[in-house]
This record gives sequence, C-alpha cells and structure tokens, in this order.
Amino acid sequence: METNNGNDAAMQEKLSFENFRNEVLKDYRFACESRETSLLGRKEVLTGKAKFGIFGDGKEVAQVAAAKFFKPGDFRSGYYRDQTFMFANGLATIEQFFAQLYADPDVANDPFSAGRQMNAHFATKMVDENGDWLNLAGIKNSSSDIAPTGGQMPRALGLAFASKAFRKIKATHHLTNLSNNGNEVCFCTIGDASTSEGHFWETINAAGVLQVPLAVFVWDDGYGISVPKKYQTTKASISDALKGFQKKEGTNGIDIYKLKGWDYAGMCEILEPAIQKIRDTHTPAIFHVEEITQPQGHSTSGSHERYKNTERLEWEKEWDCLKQMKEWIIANALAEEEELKQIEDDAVQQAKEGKQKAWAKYIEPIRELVAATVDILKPLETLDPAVKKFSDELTALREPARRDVMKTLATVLDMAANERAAVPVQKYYAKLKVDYAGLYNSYLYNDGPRSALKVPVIDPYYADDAATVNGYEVLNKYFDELFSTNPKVVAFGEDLGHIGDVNQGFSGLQEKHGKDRIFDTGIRELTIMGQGIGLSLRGLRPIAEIQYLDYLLYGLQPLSDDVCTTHFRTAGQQSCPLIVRTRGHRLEGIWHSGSPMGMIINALRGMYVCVPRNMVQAAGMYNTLLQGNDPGLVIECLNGYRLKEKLPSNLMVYTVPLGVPEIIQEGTDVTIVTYGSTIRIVLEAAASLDKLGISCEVVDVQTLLPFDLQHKIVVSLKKTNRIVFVDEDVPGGAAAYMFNKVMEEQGGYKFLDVSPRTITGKAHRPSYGSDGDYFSKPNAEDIIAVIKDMMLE
Ligand SMILES: Cc1ncc(C[n+]2csc(CCOP(=O)(O)OP(=O)(O)O)c2C)c(N)n1
Repeated sequence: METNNGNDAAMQEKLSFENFRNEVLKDYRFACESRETSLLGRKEVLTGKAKFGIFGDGKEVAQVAAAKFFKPGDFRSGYYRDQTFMFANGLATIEQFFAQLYADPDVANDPFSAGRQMNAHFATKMVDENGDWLNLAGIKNSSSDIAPTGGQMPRALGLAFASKAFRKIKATHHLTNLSNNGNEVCFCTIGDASTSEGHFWETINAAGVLQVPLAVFVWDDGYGISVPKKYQTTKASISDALKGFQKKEGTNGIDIYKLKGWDYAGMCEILEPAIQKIRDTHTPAIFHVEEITQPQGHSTSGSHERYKNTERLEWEKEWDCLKQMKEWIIANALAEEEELKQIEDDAVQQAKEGKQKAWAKYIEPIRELVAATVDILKPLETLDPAVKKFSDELTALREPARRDVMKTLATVLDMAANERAAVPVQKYYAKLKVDYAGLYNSYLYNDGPRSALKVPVIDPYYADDAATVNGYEVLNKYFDELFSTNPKVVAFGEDLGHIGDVNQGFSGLQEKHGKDRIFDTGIRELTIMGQGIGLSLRGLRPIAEIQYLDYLLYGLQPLSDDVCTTHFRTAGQQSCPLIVRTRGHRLEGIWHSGSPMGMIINALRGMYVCVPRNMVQAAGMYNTLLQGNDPGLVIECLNGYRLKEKLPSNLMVYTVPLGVPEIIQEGTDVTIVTYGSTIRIVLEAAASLDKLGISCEVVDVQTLLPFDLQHKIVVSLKKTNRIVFVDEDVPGGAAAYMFNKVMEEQGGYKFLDVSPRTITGKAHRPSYGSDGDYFSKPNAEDIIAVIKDMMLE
C-alpha cells in the first residue's frame, strides 16, 4: 500500500509536471506563431497585397500569460496589439487575421469586421441574425476594437460595470445567458502612450469609485509611435503616476501591479491570484507591463530606426520576450533547444499556410468576377477594339480588386451607351452595384426583426377624464411604469438618482426601484457613455443621461466613434442599443440653450436622433427605441417640463414611429418644417399670420435621423408651393440638412412657387437672458416677416 501511495504521488507529480510543461510549450507555440504572423503580415503590406499593417510583435509573452486567466463570460476591450491574446484564447486564427489584413468582405473569412476594419481590430459575435443576444456568459467575448487611442477605455468601464449590475440587480438574475452572478472580468489593454488620453484617467477614476471587475493591461514599449514616454507620462511611469489611486484597507481605489513583459513565469504568478481577486471582489486593477519591445516598429507606415537609438535597438534585441522565454524554458529544463526549434519552424509553416489560405479565399471570388466580366464584355469587343484592350488590362492585373471591375464596366458602358449589345452589361453592372452596396454599405442600422423602424405604431390613448399634468410628470409616470415592467432597464447620470434628475423625471423612483437601477454618477460624460455602451453590449437596456445637450460634446467621441459604428463595423454581429437621454434647445445662456443639431446628426449617423416637441412624444419614442436594437438620442425640450400635457393611459404601449413627421396644423399657403422647442414659436407666428389671412401648415419632423421616410413633407409642399425650414441651430446646420432632404431627396424644388427659406439661430452661441434669447434664436416676429415676404414674392 505504502509503495503504491508513493507511486501515485510520484505519478501525480510527473503528470502535473507534464501538464505544466505542455502548457508552457503551448504558450511558446502561440507566441512564436503570432510573431511569424507579424513578420509575414508586414511583408504582405510592403509587397502591396495589403494596404496597412499593425502587429503585436514584442507583446506575445505578456499576452499568452494574460490569456490563461481569461474565462468564458469574460470580455476584452482592447486595441490593435492583441493578436496573441486572441490566438491564445481561440478567438482568432492566423487565417482570419490575414483575411482582415486583405480587407476580405466575407464575414466567414474575416469574422471580426467583414473587411470593414484595419487589421488587428478584433471582435466576437454577440448577437444572432434575429438580433437576440447569444449565451455570452458561456463564451469568451471581445468587444469590437476602434482605432482612436484610448477609445476602448470608456467601453471597458461599461463592460466591467455590467458585471456589477448583474450581480447587484436581483431583477436580472434570471438572465443567466448574459451573466453568471457578475463573475465576468473585463480585460482591457492599452499602449503606454495612450494613457495620456483623458479617456484613460476618467476611466481609472470611475473604476476606482465604482469598484468594477476591470483588469487594465498597459503594454509599455516606451513610445507612442515615435514620442517617448517622458513626453507622455508624469514620471515616465504610469504605475508611479497612479500611486494615489492604490486601494488600501477601508478605501476604494484600484490595485496596481508592475510586471516585466519578458518574464513569463513572473507574470503568470502575479496574474493568477490578481485576476481571481478582481473576479471575486470587483476590485479593479492595473497591470503595468514594462520592458516590452516592438521589433518591427509601430506599423508598416515607417521604420523605428528613425527614433530609436542604437542602444535601445540593441536592448530590444536582448530583451525580446521570445528570446527570454526560450532561455527560461531551457534553464528550467522544460525542453531542449531542439524541441523549441521544432516549434519555431512549425510556427513559420503555420503562419505561411494561414496567409496562403486567407489570400486564396480573398482573391478567388475576385478572379471569378474578373473572368465573368471579361465574358460579358466579349460581345462588345466587335463594336470597339478598345473593349478588348480594357478586358485584357483587367485580366492582366495581378491583384485585381472589385473596383477595377467596376471602373472597367463603367468605362465600357460610357463608350457603348446606346448599343443594344450593351443591355446585358448594363444589367450586370447594376446588379453588382447592388451586391457591393450589401458588402460595403450595409449594417449601419439593424434592418432585421430588431429594427426600430419596424415597431408597430400604436397611438396614445386618452381616457375621458385624462389628467392634465406637467411635462415632467408625464415622464415620471412613464419611467415608473417602465422600471416596474422591464427588468433590463437601468438609468443613470449626474443628479439622476437621489434627486431624480434636474427636472424631476426620475423623482422618487430611486427609492422605489433601487439604487442599483437608478443612480447618480460623477461628472464625467465620457464614461457615462462608456457605462451605457458596456451595459448595452452585454444585453441590458441602459438610459444614460447627459444633463444638458450642450455637454453632449464631452460624451460625443464614444457615441460617434464607438456606438454609431458598432453594428456597421462588426457587420451586424454586435449591437449597442444605448439610449442617451438629454434636454436641450432654448432656455438661458450659452451652455444651457444650445441646439447644435447639425453637428449631432452628422456625428451620429448610426444612432437615431429624436427631437420630441413634448414629453408625451418623448415617452412614445422611448417605447419605440426600447423595442429595437439600435442606439438612440432623445433630446427633450428644456422649456417643456412645466408645460401642461394630457396624460395617456397606455403609457407602456403607445409608440411614436421614427422618421414620420406629424402635421400639427393644417394650412394652405406655406409649409413650415420644424421640430422641438421652436414648434411653439412657429405656432405663435402661425396664429398671427392666420389673422392676416395667411394659412400655415406646420410640420413637426419628430426625428432628424431618420428623416421623413415616407416623404410626407413634399406632399405638403405640393399643396402650398411655399416652404420654410425653422430651427434653432446655426445657419447651415440642421435646417440646411432638412432643406437638402426635402429639395434633393424628395424633389421638392419642382413644387416651389417662391424661393425656399431657412430661419435659424444666429451663428454665435445665444446671449443670456430673455432678450439674449429673443435676439439670438428665431422669434415669432422673424418668422412672420419672412413668411409675409414669401407671400409677396
Ligand atoms: C485619438 C487618436 N490620436 C492619434 C492616433 C494615431 N495613433 C495611432 S497609434 C498611436 C500611438 C499609440 O501608442 P501606444 O499607446 O504606446 O501604443 P503602441 O502602438 O505603442 O502599442 C497614435 C498616436 C489615433 N489612432 N487616435
């Protein structure tokens, strides 16, 4: 017996040694394959097969170490250096990496972005074709990378924050496909130089306050492109600079670790308990991974010899993480040189095969397209010898692209425009245009069952004895019912929790529905948006508040770069149904009466932009947005909270359709197109004009994105033959956008009897006080004067 036990123990030890050895060699293999992928990738760009390349060389060992502790349910929010992490987690293959490098638009080949993103911008599928969330708690997840440095930070905060929400909000505990009691950690990666961005600091501060399971890895290779860290970071060390954030007994804060990027064993030893602590306690941590190299320089755009001196270049060679890991393996007798050499040779082969397969899959369909095009052009060759020449040139291209085919077809069609033989070519060209719009221009919004545009329209219902209440009370009752019936909804923002927002929409609701669902945030619009992004990506339905529309600018970057592009840049595999609630338009002062709608609608293609004229309309828009998977911005009228409105009885049910204007006053002489707070000014003007015998038709556009999908406005214009667009934005802002939509898209110019007009705010920000407002924004008298003028024209 004793001997057996001894044998068992020896066997166990041998086994665990063998497991350990295998694990280490597997990691070394991933690291080597990743390095070879970087080397080959750069060559592909330099020989012209791809446009641009950025790679993870030098960061391999740190990433295989980090990958060991990334579990199903976890999320990554990273940047373009993370290929090794992705490979080691089985979330990317070499072939897929190259498919994206070539911009292969087939999502089966580039599953991260269907060729829409530069290489090394990763993502995993989170939503199925019907718009339903996958079992995210059971799989490893990566949010989709964006190029703006530091842009991953607010999103990372939100992804980690969602774990906290899932753990704390009982109403979500049944959503086991989305979370396992909030045990999910968000792994966030960032380069050392990008920690200079405000995004980094705001996120770290918020994480320290909120206590969320966020693991931030700073890959410190000493430079941001060419600028060394002494110009980037105080004390040239992010972990030193952050010392005051260190969590201590009895305080909040973050844990701070320093690691060496070449020290495989050292990193694993620190990371294992550290990640477990984050998972268990939701204490965020930062891992400052120092002494990392970048053997090929920043990207294919240039060489690092321009800014690294010989000493640094020599140091990078010596401290290359692969060299160090190999020496460590040999020194610890885990493998001999020969076995490692075999792994290295295999890696070269693996990278080469992955590259070749990706190229074949990318180029084959285009070659077939070229062949089909040449075939279809054949009958035209007899008409003009140049056609043959174009076909031959197309065939001769070594790396043809779809655009070469389209240019050839367009050129030939220009030459043979009136020939009968050109008809099939014309049809073929038209079909390709449609196909390629599908490949390159699709997925800005959901267009499947979760399209907000497909939500059934249900009118508000008013009981005979419907109460007349203040606008804010409509919202307050609405939100109360919403939080009683929809467990996925959370709302947060500055002053939104305890006092129930500055205009009382949430008054009393925190007490009723709990601090975990309705809560205050710090003054940090950027990361409020980030919290909303993370919660939405993980399947909840956040309403994130920006206190005043003018402060949306602080949160605009993540909305424009991240939220608006999520569905597009993942080819529909991720959705971010964030609702941003804010209040704006005229009130008082430069920063409380803004209406920068032109800026907003141009920055936020990919979101819906709702501009309700009152709070009943606003609630209907929330209902519509909540049934779809796309993000939306709802701008309530700042001066509308104390205006009286009748309270509908079907608050949870009625919807306001997006992109459908409402004619709120019928008339015959002139169409006035407007929205939001200006409606009341326009109605005042219309009443005066009526007394002068001028009949105005007043159209509330209701949503700027989308805009009048059914072309109702031109129908009104056909009747009145006069049109004026009124809003409070600067000249050339949203009024110009509406003008363009109606004149060009709806062909409105054909029905004009007099020249069309826009009436807008002044080019400057509004001056303070009632007089400032009067002289800065459109007023009833201005509108009356312009319309009288139009009647005389
Ligand atoms: C907002 C923004 N500014 C500038 C750039 C251009 N840019 C791309 S990468 C980079 C340097 C990043 O350095 P670091 O964070 O250290 O990451 P590394 O590339 O060294 O891993 C810069 C300036 C960008 N992508 N986004």
